[in-house]
Amino acid sequence: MSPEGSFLWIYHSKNPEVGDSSTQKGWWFPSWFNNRTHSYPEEEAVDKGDEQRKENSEELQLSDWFNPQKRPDVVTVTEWKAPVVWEGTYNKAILESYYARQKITVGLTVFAVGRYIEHYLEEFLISANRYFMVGHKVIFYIMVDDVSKMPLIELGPLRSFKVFEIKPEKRWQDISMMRMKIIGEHIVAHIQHEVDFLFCMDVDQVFQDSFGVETLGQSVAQLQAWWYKADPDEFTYERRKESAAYIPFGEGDFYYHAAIFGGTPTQVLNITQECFKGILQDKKNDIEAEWHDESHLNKYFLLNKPTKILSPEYCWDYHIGLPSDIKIVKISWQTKEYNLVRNNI
Ligand code: 5GW
Ligand code: MN
Repeated sequence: MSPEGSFLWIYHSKNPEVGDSSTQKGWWFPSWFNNRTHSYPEEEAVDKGDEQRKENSEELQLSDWFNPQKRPDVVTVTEWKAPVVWEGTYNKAILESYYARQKITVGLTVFAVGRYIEHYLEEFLISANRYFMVGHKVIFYIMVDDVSKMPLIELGPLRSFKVFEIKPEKRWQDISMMRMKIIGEHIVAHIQHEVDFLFCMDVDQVFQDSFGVETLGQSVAQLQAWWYKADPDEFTYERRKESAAYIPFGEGDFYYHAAIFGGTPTQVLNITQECFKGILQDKKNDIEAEWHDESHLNKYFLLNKPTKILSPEYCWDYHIGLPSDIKIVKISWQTKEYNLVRNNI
């Protein structure tokens, strides 16, 4: 199955580049839906590019907000001097006042295809509405294969969402991997003009506590909860040389979780494009990386070090228990009910 399948834009926008299939498809949309996607009239007028941010006031220095010594129990700085953000290491007040002055908009992409819509999407969105970048402008980019199943959620102030209909892939491996392609296309078509920072997340998780501006950065990677204490040679990196995601033993920094990654639109575009290139190359060579898009993401971040890393507090699996270094769980994994949700293998 080719991951290059076409997808249908369901997009309430004046942006001519992405077409306006919404006019033909609009009949099943409740009228409030239209209003929701346009909560902010100025949003269309302002191009939220990287350039605009640079012109704004002085950059925040790492030492202004980050104190790695506050968490001596864990790794808080990488070899390449990037912060690993753990609870207690960041000064929320300083960050908040800086980003409030910057008037940022943060995007969040999430995919729900097949039974993942009814199983996970509503809880994900309700919790994201409550905990994701509170006090800042947020746009949720929701990709579903059946818009009629979209849960009706009332969003708080400063939040809006845009829903897109995508073509479902037949193989589940492709559902996960094609996200890389689709996210990239959306960044190019519109997201780059709409947000300053973008996160991409799995839907099978729930926000439990504030996921705030301390997570923002040029390129942001998430530590995988099961592997943060392990030795790199134990990581489930792709170990076959034939795959584009290959990482030899003796190499590797961390095992990153594909359920959360982010950065500026430019950086996220590069992440998704490079990962998708690797996925296509593997398809050509008739090989599929062991952990699919996650294997390619790990290869990407090995070659292009993330500028910020999030501790497993940001994406915790309670099945591990609750060790003392996990101070506040920001997002928790949903139970993996594969028998219920994975009907399309
Ligand atoms: C279905 C079967 C196997 C693997 C993935 C899917 C699947 C994934 C799907 O049927 N529908 C769907 O929307 N997804 C999207 O891909 C969800 O956003 C999901 O969170 C993401 C990654 O798939 P996961 O969460 O099942 O993968 P793991 O690595 O978290 O187990
Ligand atoms: Mn998941």
